[in-house]
Amino acid sequence: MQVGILGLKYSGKTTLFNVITGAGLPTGQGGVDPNRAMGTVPDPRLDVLTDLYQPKRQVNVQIEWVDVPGFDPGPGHDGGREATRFLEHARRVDALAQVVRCFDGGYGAPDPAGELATVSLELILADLQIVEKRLEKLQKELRLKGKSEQPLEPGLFERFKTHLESERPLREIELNTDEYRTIAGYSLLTLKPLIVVLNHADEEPPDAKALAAAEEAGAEVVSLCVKMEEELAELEPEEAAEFLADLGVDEPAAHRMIRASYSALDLHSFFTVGPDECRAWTVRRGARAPAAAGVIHTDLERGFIRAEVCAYGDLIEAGDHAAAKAAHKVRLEGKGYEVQDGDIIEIRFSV
Ligand SMILES: Nc1nc2c(ncn2[C@@H]2O[C@H](COP(=O)(O)OP(=O)(O)OP(=O)(O)O)[C@@H](O)[C@H]2O)c(=O)[nH]1
Ligand SMILES: [Mg+2]
Repeated sequence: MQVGILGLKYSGKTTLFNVITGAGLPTGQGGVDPNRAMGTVPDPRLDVLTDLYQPKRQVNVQIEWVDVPGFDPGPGHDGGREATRFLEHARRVDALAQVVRCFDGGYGAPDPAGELATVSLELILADLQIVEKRLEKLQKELRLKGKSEQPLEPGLFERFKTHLESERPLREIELNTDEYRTIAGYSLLTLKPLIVVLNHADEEPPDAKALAAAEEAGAEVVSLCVKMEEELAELEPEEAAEFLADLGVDEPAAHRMIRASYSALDLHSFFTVGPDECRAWTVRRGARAPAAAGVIHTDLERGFIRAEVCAYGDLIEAGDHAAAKAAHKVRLEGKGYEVQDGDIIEIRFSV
């Protein structure tokens, strides 16, 4: 699963990429090729579990980040080729995190709402091209064969076309499971989940116009100052904690941004705990217990008998596992159990 960090030039993408992945790449230099790296998904619940169990190690979830080179829509900037490249990379990722410049930084007066509109239009037009091409093909097929091999497609793509022509993203359209399956292979950009990162000069309140525009486009919005997140990431843990306490917040804004991206991928976490390791694992939302077992090891899925499950909140409230058990908060669940975010799970299996 990949999240693409994208947007116009100089918005702070590579700086944010460094904060998230620790890649330490030079910033302010642009570039033609995307940067890729894995980054840890912070989870305060896992930190608490580690405090409780004192394991030898803590293992967080990791997801992959792609720093997509920005484009400059202005004339004389090779805008066309840059935008094409930008779209190609955007098509390959599972979720889009658009960084929007709300600071001056010597790059001219910021225009966050304008940046959002520019990128959004670029994505909409790219989708429209795909949809129109597909419709042409479908019409030809209809003429030749009298019917379409994909009966859902003609109506669906007509709806898409109308929607895109009114310059609206496709994620606004409600689709049922069959419709989703039908169009899954087309990598439509405005169907991908969108996180908008408003990158401010410092902790200003978020730009109201940009905020409204982003929310209107169905995006999850995180407001932060990437530069400050960069400084924060370089501090020792104690210093960072002091810094955050002074600001009156309990974690860096970048952590919220990472979690928003993770959740936009339709993923969530369950935990395993023990003296060796406290660990967060990823499953798709809606996944059942055997699938979760399979994430840990294929043997656990193959030989799955039951899952012993305790909700994170119940464990913390009870104080420890034995107390949770005594309070009947530890359940035995079977194959049909749908794993919930934050479940602490032990798999019983036999192979
Ligand atoms: N003042 C200020 N400067 C920032 C902030 N974030 C990034 N910058 C600076 O802006 C410049 C561009 O940042 P990058 O992270 O390289 O921007 P980018 O979006 O990757 O740019 P391209 O790769 O060219 O598209 C760098 O000099 C950063 O130090 C910020 O929050 N405030
Ligand atoms: Mg960059």
